[in-house]
Amino acid sequence: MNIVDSKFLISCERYSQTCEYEFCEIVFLGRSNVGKSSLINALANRNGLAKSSSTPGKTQLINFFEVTFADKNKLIFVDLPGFGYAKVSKAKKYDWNKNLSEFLQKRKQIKCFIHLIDSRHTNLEIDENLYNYLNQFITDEQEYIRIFTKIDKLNQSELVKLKAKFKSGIFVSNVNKKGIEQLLEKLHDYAK
Ligand SMILES: Nc1nc2c(ncn2[C@@H]2O[C@H](COP(=O)(O)OP(=O)(O)O)[C@@H](O)[C@H]2O)c(=O)[nH]1
Ligand SMILES: [Mg+2]
Repeated sequence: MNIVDSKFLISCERYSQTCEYEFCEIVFLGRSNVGKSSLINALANRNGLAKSSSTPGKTQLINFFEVTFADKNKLIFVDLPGFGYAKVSKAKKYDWNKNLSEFLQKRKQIKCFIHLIDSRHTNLEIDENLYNYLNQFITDEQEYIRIFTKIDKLNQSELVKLKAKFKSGIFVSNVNKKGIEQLLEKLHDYAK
C-alpha cells in the first residue's frame, strides 16, 4: 500500500505548541544523520518533503507531516531533531532534550515509536539509552519498532549476520529503497 499524497503541516519547538489531529502519529527517532528525514521521504516517495541534510543537528524542530495512502487512509509522520549532535551549544542541546522529552511523554497520539539505528554501528550506548528511556513510559497502546538504516553500506555477509542478530528488526536502505514496502505495510495498520 503506497503513500500517494503528503504534505508538511507545521513545525513546533515544544509540546505546548502542538496541534490536535484526528490521525495516529508515528515518530521517527535516532541519532543525527542516521537517516530519519530520508526515510520519511522514501516512505512518502517524495524527495524534499522532510529536509534531509548531511550536517548533523540541522533539524531542530518537531516537524509534522500528513501522509495519505492509496486507500485514502491517513497518518501523521513526526520528524524529530536528532539527539547526540555536536554542533550546537550546550545550552541549546539541553533545551532540546527537555522539549523533546516532554513531547514524547505527553503526546498520547503517538502510536508508534520508530527508532532508527545505523546498521554499521548497532552497539552504541546512545541507542541503548534511548531504548531504555522510551521503555520507561511507552504504554500498551504504543509500539516500538527498531529500524536498521543504510543497509546498502553493508556487504551480504554483514547483512545476514545483522538479520540473524535482530530477528524482529526491519532493515532499510533509503538509497535503493530496500525494506520500504515492508515498513509501509506495517505503518498502514495505523492509518485511518
Ligand atoms: N548510503 C545511505 N545513505 C543514507 C541513507 N539514508 C540517508 N542517508 C544519508 O545520510 C545523511 C543523513 O540523512 P538524514 O535523512 O538527513 O538523517 P537525519 O539527520 O537522521 O534526518 C544524508 O547525507 C543522507 O543522504 C541510506 O539508506 N543509505
Ligand atoms: Mg533530519
